[in-house]
Amino acid sequence: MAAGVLALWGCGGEKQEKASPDGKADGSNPSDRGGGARPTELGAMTIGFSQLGAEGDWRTAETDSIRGEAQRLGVSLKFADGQSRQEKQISDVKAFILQDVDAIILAPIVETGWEPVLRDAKRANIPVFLVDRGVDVSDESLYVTLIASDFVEEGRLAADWMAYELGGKANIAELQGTVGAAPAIDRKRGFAEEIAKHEGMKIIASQSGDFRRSVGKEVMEGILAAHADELDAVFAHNDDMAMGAIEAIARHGLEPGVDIVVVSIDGVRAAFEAMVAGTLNCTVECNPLLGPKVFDAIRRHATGEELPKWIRVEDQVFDQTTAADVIGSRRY
Ligand code: GYE
Repeated sequence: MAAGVLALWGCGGEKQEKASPDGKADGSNPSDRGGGARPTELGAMTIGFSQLGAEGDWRTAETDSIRGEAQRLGVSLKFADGQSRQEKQISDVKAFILQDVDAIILAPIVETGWEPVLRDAKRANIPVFLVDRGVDVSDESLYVTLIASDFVEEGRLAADWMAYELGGKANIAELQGTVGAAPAIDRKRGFAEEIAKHEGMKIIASQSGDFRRSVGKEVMEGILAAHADELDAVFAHNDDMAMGAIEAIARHGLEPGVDIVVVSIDGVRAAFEAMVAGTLNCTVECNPLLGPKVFDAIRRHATGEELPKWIRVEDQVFDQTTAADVIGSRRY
């Protein structure tokens, strides 16, 4: 490799770990590479992407965006599907470390439990870029940056829309995302905080639908069986679950979007179609097209640039008043 494309990893003021687990860096193990050369050009890199699974439309759009951008840039991308299991994701990341990839992109299924494997990556001097969901670690230096939306804000925006449209009075059912996932935790918190400002608004049922359409439908059936008479609105942590809830509401003999107001998050195509059809009332966008952003971050980091710990993705609120006008310009 030409010297011009080489750089000393970690020269941007980062602390370099040169010691192997036993304290000796003899170079015989790829994990001892600390301080060794890594390419600074994306086209010369091999990058591992640990995707958590494929539970819905949003995630498919994210996977396509990252794969498509890798191809466009000539990055050699190794893709691993975590199949919605954290243990699988951890072993996928371990495999990337053994292969001594130049960087790891991680979309972590839940917030906790990542510290040991992230330490392994750090010891091997492989930078980790988090996409779409955050982790809960005591040491922030275990990852370079998180590229994601502000989930607390998304929950707040959903609550504000609902409070305004329903005049500050509603009995609400909440369909939560995957238990322990950053967007489920944060959307729940942001929504609850805003709802608490309105005396007439109450969350009367709240259950996980695992961010999946089928589970959202099932859980909604149970909620309707117990609360159909008193229910005014549904807040789903993603569009997929909202689509399932809409089916359940219609099956129950009620009119989704009219008898029961439905608000969700993501802004996938199906949500726009449902808003045009009148069955979904509002969606708070959460942009999954993270490919360009993550490779830009990897490139900047490789050339020694200091990145913020959170690269925030900006989103907008859409409802039935604009859905028909903007549906044609949606890219996912
Ligand atoms: O909203 C949801 C997906 O992590 C931000 O995960 C992502 C969320 C997204 O399953 O649809």
